[in-house]
Amino acid sequence: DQLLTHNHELAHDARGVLEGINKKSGTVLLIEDDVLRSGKVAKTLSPIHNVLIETDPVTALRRAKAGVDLIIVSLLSKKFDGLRVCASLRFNEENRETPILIIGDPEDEARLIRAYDIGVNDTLMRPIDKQEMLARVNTSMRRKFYADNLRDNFNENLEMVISDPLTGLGNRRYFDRSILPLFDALETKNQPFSIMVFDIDHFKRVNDILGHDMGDQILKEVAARLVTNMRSIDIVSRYGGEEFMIAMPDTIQEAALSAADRVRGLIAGTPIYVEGQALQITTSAGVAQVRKGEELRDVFKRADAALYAAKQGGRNQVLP
Ligand code: GH3
Ligand code: MG
Ligand code: MG
Ligand code: MG
Repeated sequence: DQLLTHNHELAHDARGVLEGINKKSGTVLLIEDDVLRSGKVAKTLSPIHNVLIETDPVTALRRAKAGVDLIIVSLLSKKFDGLRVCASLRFNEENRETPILIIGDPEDEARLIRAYDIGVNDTLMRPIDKQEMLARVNTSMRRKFYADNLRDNFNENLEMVISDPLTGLGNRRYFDRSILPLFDALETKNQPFSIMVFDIDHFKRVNDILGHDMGDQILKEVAARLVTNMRSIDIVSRYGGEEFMIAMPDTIQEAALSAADRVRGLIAGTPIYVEGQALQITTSAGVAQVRKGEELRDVFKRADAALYAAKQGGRNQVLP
């Protein structure tokens, strides 16, 4: 039964991919201030594509930012310089990869060639051959849809690989990768960083008494409290079952200790409500500042030893 569901999901994914690849029509933004010229282009493309015409470069850039599938820029217009418009488009985060096609006259050939340096994907010379224009637009757009699709699938897969579905936090793989730059910064810039490991106290007992489902709800809430009470630059992960690993960039041990203790206090001090029951959940944490030349597993060992001491010392406490 589970296998069937799985296969069904795969089929669904595959269909999504194919739809993306087979998608043929999209939105073309045409930046042109000559009404006669823009009319001709629109007439050729509009049976297949949705064509937006902009005569003013500022509004055109804004429109491009909102998301289009391809942009056509007229090289020489009375109001603007097409090459500068293309350069500005490439500066838009949203349009870094949108295909741009530029239209020019034969005497602009040198400028048309320069357009490629700016990141224009294709050029067309007047007089325009309608079929050629349509073919080039279609090709560029298909390539764009294909790239979009790959990117979406890649991001989706990446998310599955590095995130924990229960809590929404990054998982161990995510943590191990995300802290690599912190090791670099420690070596090259002498920038300190600390790690801490949080572990829920007597969680086995909690599960035994309340059941696994309520245990899961508690895990979710503890994760939420951790992530909302750390800085956005801190790397918060669910490292194992009921263990959370956090890395604090640019943080020495004393600061990490006080941050950890503050969060510990917040978790212990506010009941967690699950199915109408107010539960007092406590956590213990071990903290270690990473030493130069140290390897990840050495730091973990020290943080883990600190956690163990915190448990031995009566739990609901943070130790270095
Ligand atoms: P201590 O205070 O020493 O940490 O005691 P503990 O019971 O929390 O420690 P132990 O490591 O012995 O047990 C951890 C428990 O966490 C065991 C397991 O059932 C529970 N657990 C691990 N992952 C999950 C999960 O995803 N959901 C739920 N509900 N429980 C989990
Ligand atoms: Mg544990
Ligand atoms: Mg344990
Ligand atoms: Mg525990």
